[in-house]
Amino acid sequence: MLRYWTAGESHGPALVALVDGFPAGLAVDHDALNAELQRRQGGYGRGGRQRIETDTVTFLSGLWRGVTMGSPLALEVINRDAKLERLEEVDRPRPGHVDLAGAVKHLGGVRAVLERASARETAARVAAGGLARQLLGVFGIEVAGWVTELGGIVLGDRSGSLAELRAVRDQSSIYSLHPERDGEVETLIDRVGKEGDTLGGVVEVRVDNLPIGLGTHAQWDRKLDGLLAQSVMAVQAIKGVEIGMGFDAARRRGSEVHDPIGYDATAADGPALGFTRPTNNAGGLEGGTTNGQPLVVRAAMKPISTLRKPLASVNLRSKQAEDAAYERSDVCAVSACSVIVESVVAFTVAAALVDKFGGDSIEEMKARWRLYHDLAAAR
Ligand code: EPS
Repeated sequence: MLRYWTAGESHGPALVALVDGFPAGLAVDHDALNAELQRRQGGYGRGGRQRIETDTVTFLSGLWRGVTMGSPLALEVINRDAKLERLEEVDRPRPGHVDLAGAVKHLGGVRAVLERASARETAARVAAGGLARQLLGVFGIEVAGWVTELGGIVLGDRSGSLAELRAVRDQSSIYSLHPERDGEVETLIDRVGKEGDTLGGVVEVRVDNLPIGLGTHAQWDRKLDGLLAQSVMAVQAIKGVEIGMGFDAARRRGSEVHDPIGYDATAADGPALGFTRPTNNAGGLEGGTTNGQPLVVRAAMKPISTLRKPLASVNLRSKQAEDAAYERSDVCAVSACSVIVESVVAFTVAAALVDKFGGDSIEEMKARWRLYHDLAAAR
């Protein structure tokens, strides 16, 4: 079983990801991990904190001569803005954050909950997800994500290979597939920022070259759609998750939604074993199981809850009406969110891969992958 946890506070000494059940035999590409961390720090609309941090991963355990050993991996990302001991308590909970509910729940203050709830924690998820991407890469499985909507501006999709789409996205200051519209979006972010407000958006992640058969229909808590929804919904500020056609499927007839099945013998060696689908409204999953088509997951991110022009709140000590607290924040982190959703999707898919092909070593996984492919193709 491949799984991970994170630890660390936004302004504590470091964030840590503990990755357990990762197979032995992967030569880790540190530059690739750090590149994802850097992408997470970017995107137009980020706040002052990102000028302080320069996120990189240090391995505290689990590697020998740069190769995974099959033991737990502890990954550390240092906080340069480590000042937790000097920070004051917060008395005016910020609507949209866990401030109020967390302080009441723990019979304590807001600082303790906001430090852990902060989206700074996603640096650790991106580090863990980066390892998962490298495991997927061994099997030719690729993951990429982008912004499809920001602050109500619909940017949309584009067709092409993931390598092509990644190249386009990397030209965009907001990580969309339409860099020609960056100016329009930047103007909106600037205007909203000046007004002391924030923006949300929609991100999309696609996973290509998946084999048929990751996940299962057989038990609810192992269905891959359910596992993906859980991991994506558990990213800070996510309020909705869609797979494939998502909510739009509810408004259409079955004949417009379900993807017909065809067969092309020349593609029998590919991940879909030659089975073709002219459309992919299912987003690569049927009955909680991958069907050989690209996996498509979308997530809706609400606008950041920390507002420079604060909303009404209540002082927890006096119970008097006061404006919510404000500390430095971002105007928009939808671009960063696309990297984070990519990372959590990659991890969830990698865990399903380990479930199917075994998690002790890359070598055994490869052998079992080949055996499964041969058995499935010979049916
Ligand atoms: C965040 C508040 C801001 C963001 C932070 C998430 O932090 P600070 O209060 O230090 O300015 O910058 O995100 C990150 C630090 C990051 O690396 O993503 C929050 O309240 O969630």
